[in-house]
Order: sequence, then C-alpha cells, then structure tokens
Amino acid sequence: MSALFPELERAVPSDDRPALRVGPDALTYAELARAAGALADRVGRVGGAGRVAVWATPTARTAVAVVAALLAGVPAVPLNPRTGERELAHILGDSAPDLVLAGPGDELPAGLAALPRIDVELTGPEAPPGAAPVDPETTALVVYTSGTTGPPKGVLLSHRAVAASLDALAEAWSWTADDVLVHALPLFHVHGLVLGILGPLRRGGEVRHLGAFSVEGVGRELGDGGTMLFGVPTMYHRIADALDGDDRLTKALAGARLLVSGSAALPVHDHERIAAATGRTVVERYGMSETLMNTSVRPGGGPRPGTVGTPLAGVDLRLVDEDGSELGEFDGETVGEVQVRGPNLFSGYLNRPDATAAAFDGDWFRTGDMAVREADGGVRLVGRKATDLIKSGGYKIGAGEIENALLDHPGVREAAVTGEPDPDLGERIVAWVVPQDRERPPSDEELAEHVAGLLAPHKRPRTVRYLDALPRNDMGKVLKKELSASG
Ligand code: MCA
Ligand code: AMP
Repeated sequence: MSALFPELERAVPSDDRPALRVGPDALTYAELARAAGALADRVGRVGGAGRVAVWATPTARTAVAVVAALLAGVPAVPLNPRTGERELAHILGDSAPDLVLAGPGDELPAGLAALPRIDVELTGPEAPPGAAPVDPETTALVVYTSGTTGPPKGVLLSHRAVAASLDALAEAWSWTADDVLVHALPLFHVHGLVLGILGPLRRGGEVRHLGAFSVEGVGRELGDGGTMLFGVPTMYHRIADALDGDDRLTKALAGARLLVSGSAALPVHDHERIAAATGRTVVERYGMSETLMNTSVRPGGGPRPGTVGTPLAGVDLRLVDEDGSELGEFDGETVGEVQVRGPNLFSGYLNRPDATAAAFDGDWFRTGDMAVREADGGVRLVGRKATDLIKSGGYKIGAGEIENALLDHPGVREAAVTGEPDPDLGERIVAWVVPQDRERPPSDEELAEHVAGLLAPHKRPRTVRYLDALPRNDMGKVLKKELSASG
C-alpha cells in the first residue's frame, strides 16, 4: 500500500466524508477505498504489470484508476484522451504499458485496443484486499511533457516526490482535510492530477471537479461550500471577464479561502481585476512537471502580482548566470536561470538518460526559466531560456513538434512556429507556412485539424500566416525574431 493516502488506509466502511465529486459521480472515503482497493488488487495481479495506462478523461473513474495504480505500486501513465495518433503512438511505444484502465463506455483508439483492458468501476467489496507496502522511490506517475524539439518526454515522478511536494504545499497554504477544492483542470498533467486530485485525497479533504471548465461552474461550486480554487491563468482571465455585473460569482470568489493560479504567469491586469471586484488576491505558485512545486506566494502576505513567491519547504533554489556561477543578488534586477533541488524532483526521463543528464548540473535541475530575486527572496519569473517553448492555455508546447507535424502535410513546403501574446491563452500558437503551391495553400482550418489529429487539439495553430520564404541566416537557421516582427 502506498503511504500517499493515509486517509484512505484509515477509511472504515462507515466513513462517509466526501472524497471526490466529478459531474454526476460522487464518492465518500469509504467508497473510494473500496473501489480503488478492489481495482488495485486486479492491477497488481495482471501479469507483472510494469506500467498501466490510464485513459484520463475528466471523470471520477480516472481518479479511481490512478489511486488504484498508486496503491498497487504500479506506475500510471495518464493519457490525454484527445491525443492524436502520432503522439499516442510515441507515448505507448515509449512507456510500453501492460494494460489500460478506462471507463466502461470509453472507446479507445486502435493503438490502445490491443492492450488488456480493465474497466474502472466506482464500486468494490466492503473489505478489499490490502496491498503490499510501496517503496517511496517507486515511480508513481509517468507524465509526458514537451521539449523544444522531438516528441514529448516521460517524466518519472516517484511516490516520494509527490508526497514531498503535496506536504510542502499543505504547509504553505494551511491546506487541510476541511478544504473543498474546486477545479476543472485536465487530469493528465501535474497541475490537475497531482495537485488537483492526489492533493485533496492526501489531506483527507474533498475535491469537486467540474468535468469541463466554465465560469458558471466555478461560481456554483465556490458558492456551495468550495474553499479553494485551482486554475491556469486562462481560467482566471475568463473569470475576471465575467465578474463585472455578476454578483453571485463575485460573492462566491470573495468567500473562498484560497484562489491559486499556476502553470503560466497570471497577468497583473487580471490579478487587479479580481482583487478589485472580490477583495481576494490570487496566490501564484511556480512548478514544473519535472520538479512538481518549487515556490509559492504565501496567503495573506499582501498582493504580489508578478512574483511566484519564495521556495517551498525542502526546496533549494538558486539563480545561475550564463557561465553556471551562482548569483547572490537579491536586487530585483539580476537575471539568471532558476535551478532547484530537493525531494520534490523527478527521477529522470523515461528511456532518455541523455536528456536526464543534460537537465542537471550536479544535483541541481536546470528549469530553463529565467528569474530575478526580490529583496525579500521572492522569485520573479521574467522569461524562458528557450524561445521555442510556448505556453498556451497553461499547456507547454514545443515549437519543433508542431513544425514537424506541419511539414508532414502535403501542402506545406516549409514551416516555423512561434508564440504570440494572447489575452486569453497567454500565448497563441502561430504557424508560418510556405505552401507547396502558392496559388492553392492549405486552409488554416485544414492545418489546425492536421496538427490536432497527429498531436493534440491544444497544439493546433490558432493563426496561420503564409509566406513565400522563411527568413533564414547564412547557416539556414530560421530567424524567428524576424518572423514575429513581421507579424
Ligand atoms: C477546436 N477543437 C478542436 C479543433 N478546434 N479539436 C480538434 N481539431 C480542431 N481543429 C476543440 C477542442 O478539442 C475542445 O473540445 C474545444 O474545441 C476547445 O479546445 P481549446 O480551444 O483547446 O480550448 P480552450 O478554450 O483553448 O481551453 C482553455 C483551457 C485549456 C480550458 C484553459 O487550455 C486548459 O484546460 N488548460 C489547462 C492546461 C493545464 O492543465 N496545464 C498544466 C500543465 P472540448 O471543448 O470538447 O474539450 S503545467 C503543469 O502541470 C505544471 C506542473 C504547473 O506548473 O502547473
Ligand atoms: P510544464 O513543463 O508543462 O510542467 O510547465 C512548467 C513551466 O510552466 C515552468 O517551467 C514555467 O515556465 C511555467 N510556469 C509554471 N507556473 C508558473 C507561474 N506561476 N508563472 C509563470 N510561469 C509558470
């Protein structure tokens, strides 16, 4: 049994504390212990299950599936159910799951249909068999994340890292069993799955997932007992847009104990609009798939738009200059790369010792994020080392993977991808395309569908610009700065 969920171990058949609610499905701690316990037993018994894929729809069954895999000590690979064929083939080839957990009605794509499948049920026997203890260094999750080039890499997150990061957040936010977390984040990334599902279950509190994001849903659940909200900046932007004239929403937000934003920078304008309407300051925290959470603004410490706060308990953080020397200045000006170390770090990239080695400077992980330190130690992120990483809607997307997908379209001769500021998405993916046939270029929609079908819908270009040639330097490298300037 994994030590991640003491409250599940403690749950007795009469434990009717609410654990999770997603759409129409609600489970108490006793019900979750039964359903996940029974499934854990089955997962553990499937011939040496090395890894288990989870068809990570925004449902209670996904939460049960992941908890079951963790209880059994079998690494779970959450899959975005909208993943396109090429990306799915890569993830399945790389992670080689022995079986797949899915909802009974879920239709799985061909790549998964060949695997043994267990349908996840929300019920189980009163006393499910207990699982053996799980070594904290065992991989809990394999989460796929984009790099600047090539296909996504599988980030190996141990039970130890998950527990350490969730406990550090609990301390920073005074997060307890009394909290009722509301969110609508996807369940195949760290934010929604680790913080948004495993977090409340580790504390013994409740999570209410909306199934799909809507401002109305946020207002409803926060107005009906929700104490915390987790979201990406795009969600807070949409909430800020809706606050004007919506008294119910304003009251619901004002009544929450904690509003937390992460995955990308929350623009000061949205901070200010929310604070002005509700009197509440949105708390920003900074993390990464590879590091889980690194820093957070502490609640009640006054408004700090623009900073992501100070390091969490157990996390060492330093800024490093171009030569790799540590910067000591807390002057709000000297920019360096953020490097971190601590028990929250991942164990490496699956099958990629080269990438793992390149990501570390000794035991320090190179985040690729550029920041300054304020006089009080607060970290202010100012950019990224790689311009080829785009954050859109809180998703990290590598320009290279989209360029490769575009080049596979028969109507595309050359392609380059950049990110442009977008008030809703933070950054919008822009494709610069030299068509094979200038007279008949493929349409914007056709290219968006092509990328969505191969990779994932959130990786599709939102804007396509057609050119006769891409600007290149003498070495043939595309000059992306010139592209953005010409937009
Ligand atoms: C539209 N759709 C399409 C196409 N056009 N599908 C296929 N082909 C097309 N051409 C569909 C989509 O599938 C979707 O369907 C709907 O249209 C809208 O999709 P989209 O435009 O992508 O939605 P959006 O409005 O842009 O979504 C905004 C969002 C979303 C809800 C904020 O971006 C989101 O959930 N972001 C969260 C990202 C996140 O969790 N990041 C964490 C990673 P349908 O409506 O049916 O779905 S970062 C992390 O974990 C670290 C550790 C951290 O720090 O947190
Ligand atoms: P991912 O690799 O998808 O987990 O995304 C991690 C990246 O998201 C980090 O390296 C940062 O660039 C960015 N990020 C996460 N939280 C914040 C935040 N609060 N403010 C700005 N950027 C953030």
